[in-house]
Amino acid sequence: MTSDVILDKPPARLARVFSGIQPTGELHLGNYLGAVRTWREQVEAGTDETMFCVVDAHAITVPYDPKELRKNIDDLVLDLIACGVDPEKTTLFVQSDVREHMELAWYLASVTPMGDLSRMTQFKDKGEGKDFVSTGLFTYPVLMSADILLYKATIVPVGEDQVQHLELARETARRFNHRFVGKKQKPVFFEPKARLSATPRIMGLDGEGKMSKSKGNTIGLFEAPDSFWKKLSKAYTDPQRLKLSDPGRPEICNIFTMHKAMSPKETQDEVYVNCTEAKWGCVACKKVLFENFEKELIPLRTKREQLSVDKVRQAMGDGASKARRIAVETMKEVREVMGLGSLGT
Ligand code: AQP
Repeated sequence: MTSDVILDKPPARLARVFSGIQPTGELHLGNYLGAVRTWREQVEAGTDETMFCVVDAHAITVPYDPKELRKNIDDLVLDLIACGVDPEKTTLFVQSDVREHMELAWYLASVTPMGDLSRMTQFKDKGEGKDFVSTGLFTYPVLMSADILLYKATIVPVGEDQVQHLELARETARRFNHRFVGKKQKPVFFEPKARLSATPRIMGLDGEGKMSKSKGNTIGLFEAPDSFWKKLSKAYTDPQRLKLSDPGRPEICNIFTMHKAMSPKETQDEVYVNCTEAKWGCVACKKVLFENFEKELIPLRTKREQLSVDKVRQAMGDGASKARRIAVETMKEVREVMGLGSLGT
């Protein structure tokens, strides 16, 4: 769809970075290497305004246990802080604490075609073969568009699996402006851009698909070293490498992908040569990777042990209030251009 309003021009302020993560289970290496590590880099760089959100309203689109969800939210908040998503330097909050997300999602649904939603691969993957598929799972990308557009975010650091949803959010911004904003007026929404890490897709330990909390093919970021190693040592590699003397293909090996994220360049080169020339076996290659994971993860584990929910509750309340101040302003604009009631905010 083409649009005749001016788009893709960020507002005259710092870029605003926004991203979210579902509290659906333990934070894993895929989440970290695909997204959360980039979040920390953004926070530490301090050049852009950053906002990160635990998207609990997304987590209820599949069957779940309410008590477990509450615990998962708390755990994930602590995990993120331990990873360096520091609430003193960024806005960290829980999605359902800012109800405007849900309100905007309903309004955006009015400009989102069902055809687009039915093409989303995540919906197909998660819905396939299930007896019960919720409407929420189908409209999940509309809520994700709302999460991003509510804050007029310009950069969204995500893993590769979320790029299709982000494209829809861009399209939704265009459609909304086209439908509700006059040609000469300032657009309400801007088109957000995805920011991918160098390793945007980490495969699961079984090699059958991406590493995913709901697929049981993960290594938890805060897993104890012995079980971390136990899982890593059994992880799927190049299926053609049956014997030590078979040369490996690093370019298709998930372990090499992780080396690219975790190991210094010289080690990556060493791994490449030793794998392709069949000098190292996969276990030796994994050992080096494990050691490099340990170097990065030991300080994170130590920090995680020092945190407790009570200590961060106030910061989460502050994060939600800060987010809400922006959200309320956006909703005023949205309600106005859509011709909706003006007394609600
Ligand atoms: N395997 C992965 N490789 C790279 N990036 C990944 N991400 C998730 N898995 C990988 C990125 O992590 C961020 C948070 O993801 P999410 O939890 O909100 O949703 P998800 O993508 O659906 O993650 P999971 O683990 O697969 O959760 P479930 O099983 O509950 O659906 C996102 O930026 C995502 O791209």
